[in-house]
Amino acid sequence: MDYQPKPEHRFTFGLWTVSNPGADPFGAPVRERIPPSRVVENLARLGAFGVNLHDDDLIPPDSSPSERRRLISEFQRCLKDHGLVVPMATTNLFSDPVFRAGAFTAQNPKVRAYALQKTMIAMDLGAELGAEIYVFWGGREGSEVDAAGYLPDALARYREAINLLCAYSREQGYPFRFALEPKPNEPRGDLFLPTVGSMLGFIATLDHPEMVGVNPEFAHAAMAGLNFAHEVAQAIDSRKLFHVDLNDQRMGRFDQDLRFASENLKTAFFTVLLLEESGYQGPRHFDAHPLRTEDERGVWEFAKGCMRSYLILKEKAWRFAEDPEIQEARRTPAQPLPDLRELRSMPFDLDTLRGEGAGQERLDQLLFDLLTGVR
Ligand code: DIG
Ligand code: MN
Ligand code: MN
Repeated sequence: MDYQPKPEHRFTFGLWTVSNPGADPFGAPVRERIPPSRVVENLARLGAFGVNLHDDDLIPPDSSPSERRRLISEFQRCLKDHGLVVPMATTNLFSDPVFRAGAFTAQNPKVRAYALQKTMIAMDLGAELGAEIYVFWGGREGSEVDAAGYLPDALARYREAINLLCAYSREQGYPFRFALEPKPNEPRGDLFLPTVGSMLGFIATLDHPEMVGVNPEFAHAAMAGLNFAHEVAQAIDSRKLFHVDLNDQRMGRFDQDLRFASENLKTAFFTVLLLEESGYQGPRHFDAHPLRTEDERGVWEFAKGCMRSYLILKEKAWRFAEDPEIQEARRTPAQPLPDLRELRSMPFDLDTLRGEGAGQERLDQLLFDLLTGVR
């Protein structure tokens, strides 16, 4: 199998990922911010399917209407010239100091109103660029001082905002499916709605839950001490996996947004196995950025590596599913549960049940052999 990415693989990158200039809280940028046109040109060259964006990634805040128009037209021409699409759009509600105490959940109603207006304008941009998925990552929706308010009020404000924006999308006739992105903390001390499970509970309280799903991110699950494959599995089970942010992360660290599969090979493998076996049709979005150590040549090695690793693990997933010894070791009795009457009175040979091992040590070693190329 060649590991050459093609548009049919539906690999996408955010403008903000490959153009990340490498600044961190302790150091200045090490690279120029690569302009959108060069991002599109290089991602197309590498075989990507599309590019995603926050509103501010393409249109600097306070741009004049004519400047806005020019930037959008230029970007659309560039996408057309290079054959890339924009499957997802989102809003930057986390950089501007106005959102320092929250956006949708801010105590100040003027800040909440501005966050909604900024999102509506960004949705207009996303729709114009052809996006069909709209992501909400609440980077400032959280707290450091819980005394600041009655905590359920924050969720009520979040709900009010998403309900209003669902109504806006419907009124405008936009095709959007909303994907809410969980994260446990950072940049706020705690973030509201930290995991897939909390997002699913929240979605059930909305006016139009059918419009809203989740966008789980590998690094965010790892930061919460969770197994990302289990987060994805619950999203799939709920039919709410509307988008996915792939990257990698070492547990117990700040959000590293590392190249996909560069740290947790087994969890990355099970993530790819789930996405492929479940028939997930959405973009494989790499919300990751190159290490600060890299120059622009390293940026494109980073992008190539994300896609290459996914394709290698996709082949391993196929081999896993086709391997008779592995499938034999995974086999479980397929008999259905008896009906209630029988269940209530059926006898059990508990001594035998207690003595039966699960055979998972051998299965896990077979997987290790497969992933390390020994098998
Ligand atoms: C961070 O993980 C967030 C932002 O990059 C963006 O809003 C969203 C899009 O996938 N992920
Ligand atoms: Mn992240
Ligand atoms: Mn993300």
